[in-house]
Amino acid sequence: MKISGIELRRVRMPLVAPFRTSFGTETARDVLLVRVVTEDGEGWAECAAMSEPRYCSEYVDGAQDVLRRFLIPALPEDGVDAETVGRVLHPFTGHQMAKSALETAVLDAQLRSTGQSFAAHLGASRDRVPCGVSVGIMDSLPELLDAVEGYVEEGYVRIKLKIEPGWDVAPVRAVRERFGDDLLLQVDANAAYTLVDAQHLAELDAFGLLLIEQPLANDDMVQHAQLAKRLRTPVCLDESIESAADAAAAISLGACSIINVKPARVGGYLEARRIHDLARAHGIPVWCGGMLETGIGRAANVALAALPGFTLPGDTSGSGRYFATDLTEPFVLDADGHLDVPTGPGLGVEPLKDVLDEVTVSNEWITR
Ligand code: SMG
Ligand code: MG
Repeated sequence: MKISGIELRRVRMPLVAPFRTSFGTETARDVLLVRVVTEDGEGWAECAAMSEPRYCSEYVDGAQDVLRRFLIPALPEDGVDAETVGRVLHPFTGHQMAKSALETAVLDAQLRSTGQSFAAHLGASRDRVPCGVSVGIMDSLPELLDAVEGYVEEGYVRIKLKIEPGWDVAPVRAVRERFGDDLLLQVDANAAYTLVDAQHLAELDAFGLLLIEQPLANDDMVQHAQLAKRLRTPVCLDESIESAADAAAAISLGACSIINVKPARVGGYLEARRIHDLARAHGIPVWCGGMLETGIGRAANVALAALPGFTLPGDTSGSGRYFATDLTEPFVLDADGHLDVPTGPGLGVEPLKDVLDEVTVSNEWITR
């Protein structure tokens, strides 16, 4: 497939409500879209990097810069497919989210030209996926309980509470007391604790959580293994896993017993599938994380979440959890909290032109 040019388009998508985590508050999503134009058609992807390097070291201006200066120029001129993209970008260290966006846009173009869906290409075994929702840190417990109640009424099958020191045991207890023991409940600390907090985190063991996600720093794999021994709540890693090699190390160290697979964080859907295969071979459940994606990124995440090893509900919420108007036709939950996996060629969705024009902030065209 020959690429004639690549568009880097920035869009600003206001969130329906501020989303607070242990590392900051998001009120709008500054998204970099990548559109690859080939002789046969085009392919879209969205870069998951956020405005500031807080969740991880990547940030959206940096992602655009590395794409423009290094990653796009590295693509061979005589034709490319998604597997090749991964190989030619490998010598550049880091920048997983930028790499993922480029590989995904190429994969979308490739699959659209052959008529195959992402789900079919990745090896999905289901046509719909159960959905969880990630609930931010709030100013008060009543506010949190109202938010959780709204999501439960919408049909979400699993609730994830963002936690940080000072907002952990009390919100979990309040949600358990109000919604009962049957609610699938988990927490995500985004690296806000240290091993010194092990005894405090063990207080969460009383609440029958599905998992605790990324309690310690991103590079604290060994400490996660020590913490895991001191908790009954299963430890799940998110930020620490940037590749299948990281996943293999975490599994063999006992640093986690569950993995949050975010394709963007690991450099793309092909590496995400490798992590899925590895985890499955080790009996480690995986689930699909989220980065407040628009419909473009969501479509591919929902396809990935339909693979057989994704045995826990993901952060694959409906469009309305994030945006008043999504970039694509909105993803809407079924009455029983599932999203349909797109079946059309490639991502199976595309940006709605009117919406796209309205939210576009800048546009850069790179000729090949
Ligand atoms: O996409 O629903 C979503 C957000 C899920 O909590 C979520 N993501 O650490 O897992 C995580 C966070 C990272 C982004 S927070 C702004
Ligand atoms: Mg997380």
